[in-house]
Amino acid sequence: MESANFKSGFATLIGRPNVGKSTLMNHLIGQKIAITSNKPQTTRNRIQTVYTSKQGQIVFLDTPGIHKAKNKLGEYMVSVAEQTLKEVDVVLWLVEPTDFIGKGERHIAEQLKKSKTPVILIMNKIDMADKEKLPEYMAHYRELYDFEDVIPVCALRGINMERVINAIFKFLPYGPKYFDDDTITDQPQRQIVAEMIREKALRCLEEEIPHGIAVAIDRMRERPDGSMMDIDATIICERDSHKGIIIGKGGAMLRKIGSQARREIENMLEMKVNLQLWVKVKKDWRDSDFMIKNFGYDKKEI
Ligand SMILES: Nc1nc2c(ncn2[C@@H]2O[C@H](COP(=O)(O)OP(=O)(O)OP(=O)(O)O)[C@@H](O)[C@H]2O)c(=O)[nH]1
Ligand SMILES: [Mg+2]
Repeated sequence: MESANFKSGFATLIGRPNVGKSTLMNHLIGQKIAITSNKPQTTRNRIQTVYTSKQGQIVFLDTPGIHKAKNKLGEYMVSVAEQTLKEVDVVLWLVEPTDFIGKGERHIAEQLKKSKTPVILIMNKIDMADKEKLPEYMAHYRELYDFEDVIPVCALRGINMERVINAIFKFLPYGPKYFDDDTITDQPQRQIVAEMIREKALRCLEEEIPHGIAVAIDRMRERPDGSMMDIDATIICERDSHKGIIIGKGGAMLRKIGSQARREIENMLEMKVNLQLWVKVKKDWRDSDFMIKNFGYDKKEI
């Protein structure tokens, strides 16, 4: 039984693409569940993870970066992020350390003003900033919105994580343990595998192409003797020219993506993996309702 002081509730991470939402969430729960990359629009779905301690249980929702959508997939991603604002106990809004507050940030502030949920501002990537300027940057943001708290962090190196956890608990109600101690995420294993492959593709490929990629797992089966997992997966891209780049000279790029992904999947599954990758072209799939649903980005499931 939990003690009478046990708290539980939901915290969502929002912000513009590439500010470090997924990196922060992974660090807070102590395991890499959400994929990350230096390309904007890495996260496409709402990813739920669970942090449990004696104090209570925090269910984190990592969301896609809020941006100006250029296609139906983008619209889906932004609605996933904005939808969560009303459903949670506390919002963590991540920004970068700068005193330039752009249109993107102002749009997010407007969205926040529409909901009554308490908001904590997280100023991430402080390793990149001039430390002396931080108080000024934070004060500047306070003019934009009445934050419950403003916390400077470095998600990459895990600086100030405890302060974030404690600040979240302040806004959670007393409640039950929603998930058992072993539960870390709601993501099915197949989906995590697909995401790991997409991450390696994002990281290996140049700009442009990664945004048009999806990954489908065609088969995932453990051998009867338990010696190995066979996985067949397809990388979907939007153009014939992209397919050529993903495969690379003599298949070199696809091999690179495959071997990096395999290593990470093996670590997660704790068993040997035989990973076969294919590449297929589906023209302009990001603008097709049918296709984006087909690849798991379903509005009904937001
Ligand atoms: N220097 C530095 N880089 C960071 C920090 N946190 C995250 N990053 C980097 O910023 C990039 C984006 O990180 P993500 O966690 O993928 O960002 P995100 O906000 O989830 O991005 P989207 O999913 O596209 O919305 C990655 O290259 C991270 O390694 C930090 O504290 N310092
Ligand atoms: Mg992300």
